[in-house]
Amino acid sequence: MKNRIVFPIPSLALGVLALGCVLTGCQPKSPGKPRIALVMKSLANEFFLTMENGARAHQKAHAAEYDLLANGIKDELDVARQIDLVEQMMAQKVNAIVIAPADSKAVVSVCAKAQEAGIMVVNIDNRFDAAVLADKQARFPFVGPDNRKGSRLVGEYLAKRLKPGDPVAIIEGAPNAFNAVQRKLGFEDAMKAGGMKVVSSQSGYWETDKANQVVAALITEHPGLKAVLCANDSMALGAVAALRAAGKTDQVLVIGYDNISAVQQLLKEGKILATVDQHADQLAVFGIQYALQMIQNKGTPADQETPVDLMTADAPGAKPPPAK
Ligand code: ALL
Repeated sequence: MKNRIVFPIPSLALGVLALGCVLTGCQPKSPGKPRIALVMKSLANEFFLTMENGARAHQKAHAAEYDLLANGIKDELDVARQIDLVEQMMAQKVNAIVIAPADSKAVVSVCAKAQEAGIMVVNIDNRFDAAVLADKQARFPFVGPDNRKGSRLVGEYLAKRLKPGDPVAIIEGAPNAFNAVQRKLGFEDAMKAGGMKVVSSQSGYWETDKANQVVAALITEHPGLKAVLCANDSMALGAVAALRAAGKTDQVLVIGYDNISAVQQLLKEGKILATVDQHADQLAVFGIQYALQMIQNKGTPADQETPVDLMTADAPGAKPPPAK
């Protein structure tokens, strides 16, 4: 290792410099186009592939403005790997990180570290936890939907097809994701308003297989179950498979969230009643546009709410759902 001459820098001066970076968003000076890293969750989930494709198409159309590094993890719950990805992007000295955190709490620290190093951080899709942000004195703009509103929307549509007192179950996303918690609350709002009875609420950790196991057990335990409310479409697919195996697809309604292509087919077949489109293809694009603004030193933009739309089996050409 070479000998290095180390100049003593008063810690106060360092602190002022670091604070200046946080407040003004100073950047590591790199010649040429800015490099923006998109850090997603599981690329095994079609939702994130759609997000990646949308981001790539945007970069292609704006190739003169920035370069894109798109990354994701393999497993919905591999939070450590996502933290590693952020570290790698820091090591590559990207100008901005646009991130959909797999865990609203555990990923805050590394993003705060990136911000202290002068990298712009934009939070998309799943909001960071407000208390952890306050604790780390970090602030990142958030671009994404109101998840409670989205799940209430699809829950209310379901409630119109149920009777007060009907037993229903919620399959939640990962408990450490803020959007999973919000979707559960939105489902509960809708079921409460309709007078339905939530007999069970368990996590399927966003995964098809896990939801499949949970729903298989649930329908044995609650033979009169009338509906399964899933916090994403991957889990709705698992729920439908469990109902099919038990010969119950015509007795139990299923709703999801994301509007992935496999679910669009099941909507048409009447096997899934409804889902929510949160425009995955545009979510990262909005985040990238924010990052570009911040890089050009136009300040930190305010949070932006993105749309959620109800997608139902009543779409043109679709078969009506079976009467319950
Ligand atoms: C969330 C997304 C999707 C997705 C889930 C799984 O953040 O909003 O609904 O299915 O992640 O990781």
